[in-house]
Amino acid sequence: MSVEIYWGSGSPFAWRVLLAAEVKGVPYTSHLLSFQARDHKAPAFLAINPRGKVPVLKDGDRVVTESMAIMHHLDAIGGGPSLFGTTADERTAVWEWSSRILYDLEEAVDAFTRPLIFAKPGSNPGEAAMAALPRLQAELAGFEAVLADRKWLCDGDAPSAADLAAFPFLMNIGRAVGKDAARGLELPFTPLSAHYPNLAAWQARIEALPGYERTYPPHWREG
Ligand SMILES: N[C@@H](CCC(=O)N[C@@H](CS)C(=O)NCC(=O)O)C(=O)O
Repeated sequence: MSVEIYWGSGSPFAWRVLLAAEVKGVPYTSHLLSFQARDHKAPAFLAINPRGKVPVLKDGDRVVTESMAIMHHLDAIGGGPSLFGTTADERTAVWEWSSRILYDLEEAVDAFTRPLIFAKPGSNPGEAAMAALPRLQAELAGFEAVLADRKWLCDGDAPSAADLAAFPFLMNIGRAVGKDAARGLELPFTPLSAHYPNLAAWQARIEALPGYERTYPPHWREG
């Protein structure tokens, strides 16, 4: 039986869930909501998730919100290697890295990318991004270091939930530095391979996963 996934283009939380569905080979009916049209605040969607947030997964009568919980559900119903580990050591590593992502990386990335991506007239997006840069670099250094001698954040032969959770946030950095608001700033991200070669190789491994193209934010293809 196929599940239903409600998502929005460019939402990093939704993107990690789509990646999990692809990696686990779970067939899904896609409901792409438009943030611009405020589909996520429309009565039809609020009836499914009263918090008005994506992603949401429906599996029969069960509605699951929160991206990490949705990944957990997909892990349980899908095939292939576990996203959350099978041994105590593996499970601990997945949660250790996921916690770093949820509590530190996400905030560090958002503080840097949001001023550039959502630049408001009269604001100084460059100043805000540069102020956020040292913290972001400190976070990324930890990821770059661990990927020096392993393919995936938690080691092993396959991506874990931590890899899929981190990836969309890393992609947001690339998107932000390509924005007009970033022009003229000296940013240590382009090309990523020159500054963070291990992260760049890891990013390429995720981009090579089967089904990856189906998860790519549609509106990013338009610029
Ligand atoms: N903690 C949630 C975050 C979900 C979230 O904030 N989604 C955003 C899109 S990126 C959203 O739907 N925002 C609409 C709103 O907050 O009103 C998760 O991991 O799923």
